[in-house]
Amino acid sequence: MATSPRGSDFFAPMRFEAEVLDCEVEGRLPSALQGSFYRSCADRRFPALYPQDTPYNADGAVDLFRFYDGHVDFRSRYVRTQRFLAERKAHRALFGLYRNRSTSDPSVRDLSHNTANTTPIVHAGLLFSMKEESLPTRLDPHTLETLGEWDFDGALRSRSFTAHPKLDPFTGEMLAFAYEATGDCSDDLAVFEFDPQGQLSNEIWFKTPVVSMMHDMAITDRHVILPTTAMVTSRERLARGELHWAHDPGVAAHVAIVPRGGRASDVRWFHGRPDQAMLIHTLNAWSEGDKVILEAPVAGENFHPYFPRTDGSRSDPALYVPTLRRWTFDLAADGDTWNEEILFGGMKVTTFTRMDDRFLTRPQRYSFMLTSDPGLPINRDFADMLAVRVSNAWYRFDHHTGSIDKFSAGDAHGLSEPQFVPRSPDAAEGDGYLIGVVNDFRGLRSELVVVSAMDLAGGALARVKLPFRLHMQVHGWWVPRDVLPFEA
Ligand code: V55
Ligand code: FE
Repeated sequence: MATSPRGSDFFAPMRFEAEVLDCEVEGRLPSALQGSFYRSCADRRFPALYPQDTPYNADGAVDLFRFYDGHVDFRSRYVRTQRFLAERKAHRALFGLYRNRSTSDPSVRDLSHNTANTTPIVHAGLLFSMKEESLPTRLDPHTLETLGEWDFDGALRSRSFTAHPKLDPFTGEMLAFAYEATGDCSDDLAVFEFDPQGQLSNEIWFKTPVVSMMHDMAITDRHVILPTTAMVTSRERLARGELHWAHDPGVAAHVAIVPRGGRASDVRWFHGRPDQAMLIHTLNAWSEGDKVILEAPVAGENFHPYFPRTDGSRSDPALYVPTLRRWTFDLAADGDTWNEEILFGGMKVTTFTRMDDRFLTRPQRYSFMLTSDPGLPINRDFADMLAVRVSNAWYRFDHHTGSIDKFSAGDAHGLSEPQFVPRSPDAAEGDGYLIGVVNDFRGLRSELVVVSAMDLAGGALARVKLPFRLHMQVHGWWVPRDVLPFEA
């Protein structure tokens, strides 16, 4: 992944599981930080069976930073997937290319290929680490012990489940979906609604016009929004022993708008262009009368350099330049397309945008982005890492004024996705902290930084130091202590 020797050291598997009581803290931890910060990470324990495999296929590991009364405890565990257990016995990789079972060792082809490496989510008191090709994996939210794959007490009929379910902050419901829902390359989509107790309350099954990677979704108080992409697959690809996905620059974006509580006959498809067909993560969405508004970073080029183009050529990651866009769908109009506005065009490399999740489904004022900014201090020895998906900046974008507030953790420091934590349950939007893990490539150490969310330029208020480096985070998740109580 990284080209610098120091970077390669950093991306080597962690191999140990850790527990650190009372982490060393530089600065002062705000007393408002009371809760659990989970991270789902990708850590390839054994060299891949095939050199062209993607980091998305690395083993899942989950980390937990527990904040209480000015202290932090840390814990890290590999997820005991079927893959982990089988490869642990063999002391080598047995599972083949990303989402292509036919490339796995015959001894494991029938086992679950779940890596549980993408998003940690807590709903109805249960902690999951999610992977979009598989079912959620349940973990003990305190010990991180693996409890196994979870089919919601037998209610879930799909073979897969998104890694990006959405929690409605106003109702406590969880909304989710599955694509390739009945197996590899199937055109079946399913939208799932779960009540605040985690019981499946509605499911809507329908077909997609293009079988494609659908990594994220969005919700409003009335709708679920599902965008397709130009990352496509086919049975022929899989039979040829290739990676699951390839980018087809000719494939256009399609968006399904599904009424919450609705049925398959209520689903509306809207059709866009190829330069709208690389949407990895959403920011937010809301409904306004007959209009549904979605905001997300979008590009027309491949975000995933590990996946080739359908013609076999290599994708050029430099071409991937997303802009933050607003898409407006008019449910009352006759057309089947949408209106697009560009909100912000200065993003480099990343697609990670987050916000104050208490305002999800309502128009937000602030968004927080993980990005690469060559204008911030960067040591020449580490500059090449910016080109390989290492991000050195958090931005706060003010949607009212268009202004940007920036945070840099240091000149040899890579940032993970920022997590917003409100100062109090009823604080104003954005009044709180950004927390997240920083990798210090020079010192081969990781730390967690706490920054005032309304003053990123003011720098870190506190740095939680670990005596080792961590694995690469995919996504993180914050759960307040009153929502998930724990004993310190
Ligand atoms: C992504 C990440 C994945 C995956 C599919 O775009 C898409 C991000 C960490 O795994 O399997
Ligand atoms: Fe994601």
